[in-house]
Amino acid sequence: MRVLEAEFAQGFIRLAQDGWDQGWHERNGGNLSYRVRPQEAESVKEELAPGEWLPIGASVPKLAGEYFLVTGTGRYFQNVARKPAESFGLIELDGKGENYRICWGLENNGRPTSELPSHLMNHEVKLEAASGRHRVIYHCHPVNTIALTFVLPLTDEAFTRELWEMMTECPVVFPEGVGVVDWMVPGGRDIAVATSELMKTYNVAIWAHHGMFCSGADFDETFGLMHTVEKAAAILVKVLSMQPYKRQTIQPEDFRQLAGDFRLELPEKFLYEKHGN
Ligand code: 2HA
Ligand code: ZN
Repeated sequence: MRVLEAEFAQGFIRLAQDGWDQGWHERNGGNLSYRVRPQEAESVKEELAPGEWLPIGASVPKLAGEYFLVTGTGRYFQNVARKPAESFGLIELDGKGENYRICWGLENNGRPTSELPSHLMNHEVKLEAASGRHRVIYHCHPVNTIALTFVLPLTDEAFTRELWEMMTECPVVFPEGVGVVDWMVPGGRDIAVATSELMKTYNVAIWAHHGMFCSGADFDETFGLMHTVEKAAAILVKVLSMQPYKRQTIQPEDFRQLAGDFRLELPEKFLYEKHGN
């Protein structure tokens, strides 16, 4: 089978198009990676032509020998469906998890996303934290979530609580909460370490004044998580734009009741008492 005929490649393209349609990917903003199942890699073997080994810029020994679909650095989400073989590629990691080689795609001198260290370190953390269930890491630049990083305290507690209050579904969709990274230089190992540290606990990491990372089992779940967080952020932006306080909201006791009925574990650190709403 050819790569572009495979269901996993089709899912990758669909997420990229959906993200573009949401307005989350100006110019070359954002990036996406998918940890390919061995049988999926095997199914497209006829079309794989490995190139030279190149350094990842991070060490991810637990991912040794794994294959990933990754968007290309400088490439546009807008073009993923139109020019797939240029916009993303299939890479293989070496036996140490220190180098990669392009096996398909990223045509015309493409290279994997500048955030490859963050993506792979997140995948490595999730391999343990989610028992191998997670396969998708997705980064985008959604307007409302970024806007909130200018007005809310940059803490996991503040972001989680404020987002949870915006829609009853939020604590159901992300009961573990969201993590927040202070402003950092993107693309490097430091921000990758900070993000992957948060991914031990959360499936969402918000980068102050930059964007968001989500992790999930498949394309739909990961996109749906991003969509839910950003929608909650949009509601909060609207609320704060109308008036600086909430007249009423979901209270800690309400969350505890929800947790009981929905069998959720909502960490108490997010259910602190507030003075006012
Ligand atoms: O342009 O989003 O964080 C890709 C990015 C870098
Ligand atoms: Zn970015």
